[in-house]
Amino acid sequence: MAILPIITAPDRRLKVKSKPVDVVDDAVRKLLDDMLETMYLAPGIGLSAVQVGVAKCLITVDVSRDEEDDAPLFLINPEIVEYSDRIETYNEGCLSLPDQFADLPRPEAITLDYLDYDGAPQQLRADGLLSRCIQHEMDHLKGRLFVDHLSAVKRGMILRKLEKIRRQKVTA
Ligand code: GNR
Ligand code: NI
Repeated sequence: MAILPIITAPDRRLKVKSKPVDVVDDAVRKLLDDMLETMYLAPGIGLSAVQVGVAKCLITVDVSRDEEDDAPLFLINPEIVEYSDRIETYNEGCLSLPDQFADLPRPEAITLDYLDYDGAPQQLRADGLLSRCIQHEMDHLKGRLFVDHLSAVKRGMILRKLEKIRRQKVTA
């Protein structure tokens, strides 16, 4: 397994639309394994392949807070087929927007179709943090970050902050 560098905003690669995977082969599983290890180390509860520079519809998730009881979920070519009418607001963060958070409303529950680690079709109903995380990751696959749901003013504040931090790192 390997730790992969996570791309942080602003970066054009985060705006690329990911392509569905044709075949779930060992190369895909190797990337998923590396993504999971990268996600755990970060640490994060979800990671999309585009955040490590691979624009393919691949996601790892683990919202369990117990290290003893890892519950990794691998989602390949996910499609949300149902959203709940109920909307919930949650303070969202992103590994590609380090240390930035914003309250964001999203449907509370979803139903999704996807392929699992073995390439078998699955359906999952998710609510709570799992639903939140999967919707966040699926935004990444469409080239969207959580700041794209905010007003231009709030988005600008966060992105300018990150640009400033980057400039400080470059010139340090
Ligand atoms: O680790 C993460 N935490 C988180 C918290 C609230 C809503 C979404 C997330 S996903 C984020 C990891 C990440 O950036 N995945 O793309
Ligand atoms: Ni993210």
